[in-house]
Amino acid sequence: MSLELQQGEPAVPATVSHPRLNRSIRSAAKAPVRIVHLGLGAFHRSHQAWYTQRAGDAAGWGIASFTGRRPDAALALAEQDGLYTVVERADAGDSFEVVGSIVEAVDGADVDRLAELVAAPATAVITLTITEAAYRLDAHGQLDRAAPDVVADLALLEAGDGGAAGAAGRPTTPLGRLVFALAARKAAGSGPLAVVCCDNLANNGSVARSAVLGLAAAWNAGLAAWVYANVSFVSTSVDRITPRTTEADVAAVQAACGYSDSSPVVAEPFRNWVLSGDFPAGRPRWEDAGAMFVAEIEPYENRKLWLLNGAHSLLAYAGQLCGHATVAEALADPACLRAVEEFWDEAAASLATADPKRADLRIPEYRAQLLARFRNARIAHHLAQIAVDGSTKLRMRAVPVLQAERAKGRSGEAAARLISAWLDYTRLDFPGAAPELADPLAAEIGVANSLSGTRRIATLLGLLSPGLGEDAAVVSLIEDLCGTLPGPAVSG
Ligand code: CS2
Repeated sequence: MSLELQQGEPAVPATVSHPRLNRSIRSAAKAPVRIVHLGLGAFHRSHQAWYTQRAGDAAGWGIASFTGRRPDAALALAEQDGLYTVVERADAGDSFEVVGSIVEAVDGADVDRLAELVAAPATAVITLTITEAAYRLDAHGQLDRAAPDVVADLALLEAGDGGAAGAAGRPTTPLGRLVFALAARKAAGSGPLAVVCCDNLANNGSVARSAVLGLAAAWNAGLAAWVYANVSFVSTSVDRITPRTTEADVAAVQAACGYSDSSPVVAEPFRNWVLSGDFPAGRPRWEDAGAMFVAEIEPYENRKLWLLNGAHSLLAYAGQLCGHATVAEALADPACLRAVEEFWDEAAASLATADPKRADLRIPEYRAQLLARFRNARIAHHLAQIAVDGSTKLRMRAVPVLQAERAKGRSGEAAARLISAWLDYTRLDFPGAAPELADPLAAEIGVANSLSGTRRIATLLGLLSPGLGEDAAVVSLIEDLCGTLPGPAVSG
């Protein structure tokens, strides 16, 4: 049986919340597409799509969601009319909610459909969860024009000018596809809209702007000028722990709800969305679902990036080196917990502010809440999933804390320990290591790891931040910390 809700007698138990249970969802009018999303993954389904469904004006805001590299998620979701179940997994048990805000699920390779939807006057918002690494920014925060996929997409954009190249000539990266679609909106004269970056990056609105403008300018100066004048890049801090869906999750939905859903998503009860920026063509009332709109987002972003994501990365590398597989398991190890607490002490020192006009970040409460969230053992959040793309993630999660500590004359040892754990991890020479490093700089990291001693450390640090590898004191601090974790042998 597919995810089908019948009129009258609901096909699902009363414990499953569905906002339109009294109508057949299949025949119910779908909300019109006004949001286009790039990155149809589990997090998008548990976060932006969930908030959109909970907005008071949800009936006016449908999402067309495009996959990234593979069509699978779109095909599976399209089979069930875009409907799927959010399983909210608390210590006390699961609750279920069917989400219907994704009204069109599309293979990301269908760039012409993307362009058509972005060009439509009704489209007001483009949201992005394309991963931190997909913005292709170098260590200086500029678009890496030399990255092979950027070069390839630029060639495709140039060859495809005027549409002559057909679908085969369409860009293949999320960034290239977005720029192509924005060109279609410009050509259609459909006016301004908002691009809302929902990836875990500091200043993510500015990052998205730099990346889009960088690629647009390299292709067509007129398009870059149009983007500059018409696209509002909204910054956000997004939060909801959402591990990859497993077969067991699919079976749990079938058992509890009585229908089979190929694409459920399991998430923690906690969720948070802070946004800052303009929406020139309107937006859903996400605040009805708890989203916060603020003038100054940086303190919220850094709190989340450094405390939550920083600790996640620390557990991902140190935890795997110590033989653990999940966040909850790693946190139960006193050595990992101590490393997290020490890292939080350093991060908190830079987050705390004496300025009474700035938001009260309630750091002690936030830390206590994080410990409880990480300890939710019913959510199996795999460290291997968090460990990917470390070079991009640590630039945001570890380097700023290290630099802030050193600027204040302190050692920054706890942030340095996070970086040293990543350095150890990149050798993949511990039991249970992945066969290959998943990182946009995997080739460069491989070359650096063929060096030895201080040169290796300095070269790897230079990949994170150009100045870091040249700072002899930092290099020596990190060299001393490498290989010091307890647990399975790590060569130093
Ligand atoms: C994690 C995040 O995989 C990772 O890098 O740190 O996906 C994290 O789970 C989310 O940001 C939580 O909101």
